Amino acid sequence: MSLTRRNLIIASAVGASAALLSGQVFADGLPVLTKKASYKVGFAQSESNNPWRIAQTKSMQDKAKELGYQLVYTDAASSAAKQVADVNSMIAQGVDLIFLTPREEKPLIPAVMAAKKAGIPVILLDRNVDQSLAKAGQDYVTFIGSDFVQEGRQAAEWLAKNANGKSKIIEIEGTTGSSPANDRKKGFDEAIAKAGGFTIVASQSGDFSRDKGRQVAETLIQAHPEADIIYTHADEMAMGAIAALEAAGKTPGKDVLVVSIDGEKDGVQAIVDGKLGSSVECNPRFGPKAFETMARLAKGEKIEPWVKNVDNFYDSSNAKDALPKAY
Ligand code: GYE
Repeated sequence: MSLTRRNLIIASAVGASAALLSGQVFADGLPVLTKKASYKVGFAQSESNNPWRIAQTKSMQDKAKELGYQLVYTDAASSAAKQVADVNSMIAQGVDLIFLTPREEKPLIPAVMAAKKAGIPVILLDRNVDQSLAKAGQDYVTFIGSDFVQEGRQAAEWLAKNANGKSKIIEIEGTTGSSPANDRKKGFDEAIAKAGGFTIVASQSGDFSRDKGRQVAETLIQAHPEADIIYTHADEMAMGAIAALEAAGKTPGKDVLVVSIDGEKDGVQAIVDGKLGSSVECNPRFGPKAFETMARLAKGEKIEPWVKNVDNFYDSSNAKDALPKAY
């Protein structure tokens, strides 16, 4: 295509000059995915230091393999800066679409915008970006994931029914600036305030990691020996908190109630063992839904801004049955 002055004006008017040069098409400002027999797809993972991430990656790889697509996989090793660089490298490699799990809400905005500018559709998986800086249907296709506010609320509601007079809460948060940490805190803090009679005596990030969760729990248990409940934003940190409680000579599930989110295998096992009170499931098996959404996009369907995952809830009533299928 010869690039006339008129074309250039139109292209820059929609902010898509780079994409027009590479022959990409936009609809409503969003890059379009052309229908092909096979695709080269990017999957920019944030980290792989826990069972949740490993299960998610496996699910994506399995589905890509089944479809015969080439999956360009990167692991940002817990660095938002590396994840941005990973996306840029996928753009340079000319992938057809990018699945991105934005580690934090704000730092991944440049990656979303760079892909958009290059005419490559982005589907966000499991974490969202800052909604004041980028929007579904405009800057990226959609967010596929759980309702984190609701997850936090469910953890609080379980406590409201089962705390039996225990009331002083240590909250161990996920990665600072990540959408699940922000929203699991919001949902829990609001619902626990509404329930009445509870106090959050300390709240600190454990970065969604078992070891950080253990370290933070160790410090906070010492600083607040009166605490009799620990709420963590993810099972990995709950496992760390349980280890810290045991090291401090306290019995998790008796002296201190622990509640969490994720429903990973170790978490479900801890419920069976009576150490963890409950865990709101957050299903990491994204492969089928991710690629189904991609197929809908290729058909030209308008995708809703949020493709919601529906979560289970585990406590002593169903943990044993859930164990064989847990990740
Ligand atoms: O709960 C946690 C993981 O973003 C929803 O990230 C995901 C969370 C998940 O590290 O365990």
